[in-house]
Amino acid sequence: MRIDRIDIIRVKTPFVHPFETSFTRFVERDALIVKVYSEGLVGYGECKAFYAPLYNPEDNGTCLHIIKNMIAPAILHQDIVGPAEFMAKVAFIVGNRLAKASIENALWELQAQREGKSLKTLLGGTQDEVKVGVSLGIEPTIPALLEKIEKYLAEGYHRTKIKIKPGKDIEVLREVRRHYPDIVLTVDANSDYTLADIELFKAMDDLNLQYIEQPLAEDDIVDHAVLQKAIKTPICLDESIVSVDTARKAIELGSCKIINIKSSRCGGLYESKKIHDLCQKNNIPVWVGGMTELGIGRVQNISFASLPNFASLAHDIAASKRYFAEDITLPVVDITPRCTLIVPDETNGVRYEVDTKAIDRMMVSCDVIK
Ligand code: OSB
Ligand code: MG
Repeated sequence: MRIDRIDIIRVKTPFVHPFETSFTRFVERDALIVKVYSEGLVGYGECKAFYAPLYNPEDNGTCLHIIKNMIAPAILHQDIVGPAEFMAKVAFIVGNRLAKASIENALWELQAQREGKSLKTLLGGTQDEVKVGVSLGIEPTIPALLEKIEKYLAEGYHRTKIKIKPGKDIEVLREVRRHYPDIVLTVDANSDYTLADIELFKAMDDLNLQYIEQPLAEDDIVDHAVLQKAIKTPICLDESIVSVDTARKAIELGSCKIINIKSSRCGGLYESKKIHDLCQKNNIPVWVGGMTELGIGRVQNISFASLPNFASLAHDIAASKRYFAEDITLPVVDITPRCTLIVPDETNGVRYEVDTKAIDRMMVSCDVIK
């Protein structure tokens, strides 16, 4: 497919409720939407970066720069067979995976349109429907958190994940367990601890957590291996896994028993499918992580989650309304009464269109590269 033009649209839209993690308190989603034009077709991609480099080294400013000044010149007016060739063309750019993934995702969309197939079919998805969990931010008080837990349990979410940070961890969790002895419960530390906190994680073994997500630093797979050996609760890596190679090393070292795959964090769906396959061979269950994405990214995550090794665990692909009053797909993503998401494919009639009017309402800038 010949790449004719790329638009990079910056959008902002408020969260319905602030979302606090160990690294920041989000009040709005500041995101980039890319629009790749090819031979009369348009493919959309959502860049999952945030307003600042707090979760990983990229942010919307760096992604805008890399897409505009590095990726676009490497592919414009050229014939790119598909995502694999795209990844080879931009391999000279070190890292910057969120930026690469946004364009890569748009190329998958273009390929799906050209071949008249769903993304699920292109990826080799096998599930018609996927299970959903909720990720809850740090709340100012325990009663406020319990209220949130109650709300999403009532909506049927299959797993409750709670963000923790030093000082807001074990006591909060004990209180949650006291109120909800039987729910599927997980925690996400977003890298905010070190091995000096090992006793804290040993204490968490009493709480029957399904997993502890990313307790230590992004580049700390050696320390994660030490921690995993010291505790019974499975560690699930998020930030540390950025490629099939980092996944292989983490598995070989015993740094985790579960992996959260965010295709954006790993440079796109092509690399992420390889991680999925590697984990399947090694009996490491995987689930699809979220970046509080808008609809375009959310819908792609549903398709990705249809791969077979995603079947056992719930995904961070909540209903759009969990984060936003307004979104950029028609219809907006919503859960079924079973708290699942139906995977769009050619046969079931489930289709999402991009709501270009909603994008226009949220737009703060647009760069056109041709
Ligand atoms: O670590 O999984 C994470 C949100 C922003 C940045 C990092 C993470 C998260 C979430 C939210 O946990 C998941 C979602 O519902 O999109
Ligand atoms: Mg995480």
